[in-house]
Amino acid sequence: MNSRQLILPRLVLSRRIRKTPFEERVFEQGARAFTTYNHMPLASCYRSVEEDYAHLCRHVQIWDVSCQRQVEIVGPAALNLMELATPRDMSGCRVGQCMYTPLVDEYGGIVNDPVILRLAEDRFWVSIADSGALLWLKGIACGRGLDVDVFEPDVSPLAIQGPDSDDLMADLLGEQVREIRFFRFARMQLVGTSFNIARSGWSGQGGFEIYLEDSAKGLDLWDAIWDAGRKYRIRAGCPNLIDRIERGLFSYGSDMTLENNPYECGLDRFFEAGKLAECISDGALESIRREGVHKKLVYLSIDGNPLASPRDVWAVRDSADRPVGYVTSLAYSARYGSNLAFATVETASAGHGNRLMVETGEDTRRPATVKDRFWA
Ligand code: THG
Repeated sequence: MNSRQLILPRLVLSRRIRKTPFEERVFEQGARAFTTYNHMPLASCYRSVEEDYAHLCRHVQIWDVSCQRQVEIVGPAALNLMELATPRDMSGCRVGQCMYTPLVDEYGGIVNDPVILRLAEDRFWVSIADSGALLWLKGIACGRGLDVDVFEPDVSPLAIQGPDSDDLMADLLGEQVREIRFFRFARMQLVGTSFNIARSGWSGQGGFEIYLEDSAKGLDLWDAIWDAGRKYRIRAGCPNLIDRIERGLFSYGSDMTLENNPYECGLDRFFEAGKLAECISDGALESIRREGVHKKLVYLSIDGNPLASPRDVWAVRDSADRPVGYVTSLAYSARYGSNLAFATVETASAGHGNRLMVETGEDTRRPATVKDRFWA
């Protein structure tokens, strides 16, 4: 929550907004702004986005990210379904490994951008962003008559993020937790429940994600981490707008939708063209690759005073004053002394160093520069 943001609607938690196993603690710890994500509450701020950010970069935080729901795919045709749904070569995903890869439809549109975990040769968890990926995956399985079960298991991720994550988790789980490599997971236990724990998470500060399977253990798990975390000055936290923009992490629904393809968003770096197994998007992606893309999602540094994150579409214009795109996300970064944004712009305007203008809601036009990346 930014002090400049004046409209603070209340989120009514009816049963349609599903309960998370940790939410009691989230409310107790004073989360003061929420969004919904996969029909669950997701905190977006505790003290202020700036204070939360400063703490995240220095210490350790515990995040209720239950809303990163899992779609489980299990059965003889599990790999077959994964290959159909994503352009990435999923046969190369080992048991115990996570892969970040878009799910793509028959026109090349991005359906979701999950982290996929391979639990066994014939069993995957698709850890989804905010879109109806369960029904899409069930639809493919059904339409193709695949011998596979597709369902949402009772699994709720809890993230531990920040530079003290390793020390804290080693105190709780033993030194072997330090050996989990980036985007790998292991089976461990605490408070009488076993879970997969991965080195991953939606921040630039490193950490782990625990995939809790027994909801009834949610508060015990939170409390155990909280008590061990006191000496590291642990706080409750949540995905942080400043951190994720500085780190270049895209949010499905804001930065890309079904209208975008992976080439426009630079997500093609997570797969190679022409894998052997059939994928639903093969034909579409091949022609997009051949023809090239007309627009691109870019990093933009916008000059001037701190701007509030826009809800409206802010137009981006080129030096000839032509509208060439729009801003998708924005945060002021004290670290870089600039407003950092993501924007979708025409390919001709998308080159590093290109000077553009942003029509902000509040004042006149602000000069902006296209960047290859923000982080070092
Ligand atoms: N963790 C888990 N599930 C998730 C997310 C998560 N589901 C929803 C959402 N986040 C999916 N989106 C992303 C986007 C980026 C990353 C993870 C999930 C990410 N990207 C790194 C990067 O781009 O540098 C690393 C990718 C890589 O090297 O493979 O971590 O956070 N469980």
